[in-house]
Amino acid sequence: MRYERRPGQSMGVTVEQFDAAAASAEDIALLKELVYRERIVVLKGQDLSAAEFVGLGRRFGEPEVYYEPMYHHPEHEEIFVSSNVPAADGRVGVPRTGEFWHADYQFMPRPFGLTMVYPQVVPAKERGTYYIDMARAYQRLSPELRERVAGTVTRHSARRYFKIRPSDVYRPIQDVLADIERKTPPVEHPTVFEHPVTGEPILYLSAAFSYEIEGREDELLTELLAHSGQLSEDFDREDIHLQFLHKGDLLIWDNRALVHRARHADSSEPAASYRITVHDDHPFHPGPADLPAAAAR
Ligand code: 7UC
Ligand code: FE
Repeated sequence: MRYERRPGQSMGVTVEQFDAAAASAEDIALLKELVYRERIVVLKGQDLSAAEFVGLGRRFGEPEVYYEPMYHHPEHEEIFVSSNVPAADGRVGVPRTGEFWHADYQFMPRPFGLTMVYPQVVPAKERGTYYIDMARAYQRLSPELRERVAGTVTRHSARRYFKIRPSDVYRPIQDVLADIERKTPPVEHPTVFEHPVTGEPILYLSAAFSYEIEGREDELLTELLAHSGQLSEDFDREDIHLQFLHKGDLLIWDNRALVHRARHADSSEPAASYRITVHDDHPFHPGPADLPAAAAR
């Protein structure tokens, strides 16, 4: 196993000669360390079955099964399928997922530390994912903005990006909306928390899921999102990293520090990807009891 930051790679490291079947516990521990320090690890040249991908995921942590079954791989519920490729016996997975700035499961009480994505059908155009490092975004905040968010919690919900399911057709929209609130009620997370491994403060906000900073005016949330780059129409900026994807790449990223946004082709080019998400050995963030009070900052 060899790893390096490629020239021109603004974030993450590329790993060559990783053999999932032969990987030792030390190899996995090193990869995790790299994910926390570098945010993204790209394993090149992977050729894994769905079952082998699940097996690899289990070595990184405890898989979280996505709460909406329409995303599940038919044989492995741990795999979330993003796909616009129709299968012979009906649709598998959901097309055009994650095309908005978000952190996975931010709208859930217990988000997971690591996201692993293994593209299956890679389109020729528009392949890739955008990332913003929200620990760096925090570093860029003025002392005044840091002061205004200190000690706050932010509320998150999936409601604006919930995908209508085939079984929702002909249902009154208010019933669908009520279902969303019942199944995924709003959750609160600290607006800023310390990364449990690197100790860096992270500005834990996304344009898609975060909707309110408790006790603060809406302008503050908008200002912070804009400051981080998440409200920009221009993706060609220094604080946004575009990770290109090639067949055989398997990405592992830090779902605490990064927000991401899928980049889907507008064309009808086929695209399909498998995702496994895992809880690592650390709490996602220190619980509210451990949070520094507003006055302490
Ligand atoms: O269909 C999607 O884009 C899924 C999204 C609403 N949630 C992904 C996640 O893990 O939070
Ligand atoms: Fe995502």
